[in-house]
Amino acid sequence: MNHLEAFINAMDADAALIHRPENLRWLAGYTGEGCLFITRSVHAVLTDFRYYEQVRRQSPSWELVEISGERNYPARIAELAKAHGARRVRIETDYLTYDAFVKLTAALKNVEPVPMDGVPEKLREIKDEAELASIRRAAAIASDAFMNILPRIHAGMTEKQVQRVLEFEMLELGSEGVAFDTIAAAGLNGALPHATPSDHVIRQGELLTLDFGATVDGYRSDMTRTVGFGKIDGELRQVYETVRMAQQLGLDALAVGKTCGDVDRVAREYIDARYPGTFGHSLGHGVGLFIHEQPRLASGSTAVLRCGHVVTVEPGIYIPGLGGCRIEDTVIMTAQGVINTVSAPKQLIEL
Ligand SMILES: [Mn+2]
Repeated sequence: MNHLEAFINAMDADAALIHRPENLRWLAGYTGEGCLFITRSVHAVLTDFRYYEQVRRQSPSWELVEISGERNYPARIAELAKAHGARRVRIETDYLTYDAFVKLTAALKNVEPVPMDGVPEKLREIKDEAELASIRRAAAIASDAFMNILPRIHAGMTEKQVQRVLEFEMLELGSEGVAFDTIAAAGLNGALPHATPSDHVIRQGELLTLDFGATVDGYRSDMTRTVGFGKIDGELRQVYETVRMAQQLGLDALAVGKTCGDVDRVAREYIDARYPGTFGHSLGHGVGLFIHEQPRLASGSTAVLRCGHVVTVEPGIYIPGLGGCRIEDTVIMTAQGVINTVSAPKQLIEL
């Protein structure tokens, strides 16, 4: 069953409007602007002149509904709903702006708008073979880029300089772009889980956390490695080894049929016993067309891991005034165990 058929089966409405770019791509293979109108019998891409040819190329089996002037989106969508007798219409109310929603519903007479309620997102959790291949390719690019730049990064560079070297290398290796804003946090900045790369000059004795990913066919990868500059010992070494062990325990705990909360707890208890209160985010998240998808490996989550889930395992320790460390892999859940998409080593690298 392809993505569109699966969506129609789960839609539970007369029609659906899709506005989120990642869902346009997932359902129609279309990467331009516009929206989708879907019923059991009709599937159409609505867009303007700039994208007509792109729709024909990317979505040849989809009807093209042209938008121009008076024939704007609300008017065209109302025409389609009327023509196809759509009464209950799913709308991505968690994506549209309030203004767009008001204009749309004003034009849609005799139509009951129903929130999308995560229907495509739920289906997208489970990746098919083609999606897994794209994610694995993206992960290989990111991992190779990391290994390639190690001989080129050194104390004396700024976080921003390291970020540029890393991102350039991923593009050189075939990434379509970065998967998300790269994090490069050295020294005391390592205590900020989502630090923005700065002009901080990396010094000997500091740890540098790099959290980054590549993109292939729109699919993301996600990995984090923390490296040291010069000899790292004492508290920072202790922090590093604690995170590394917690990450391994998290990976080992993953299994189809287990709950996400159970996996989170294994890594969390290990860190909490040694550095209480320093691991404040969840253990991991799903990855796909979005960098953050379901399921989340979060404390108390009763979501069950299934074959085809792609999740990160990324414990960290963050100590203001000292620094921090995070180590992250992205893995594919299979009946035979997990496939780790990231090959870069995890023993502490001292540059
Ligand atoms: Mn992540």
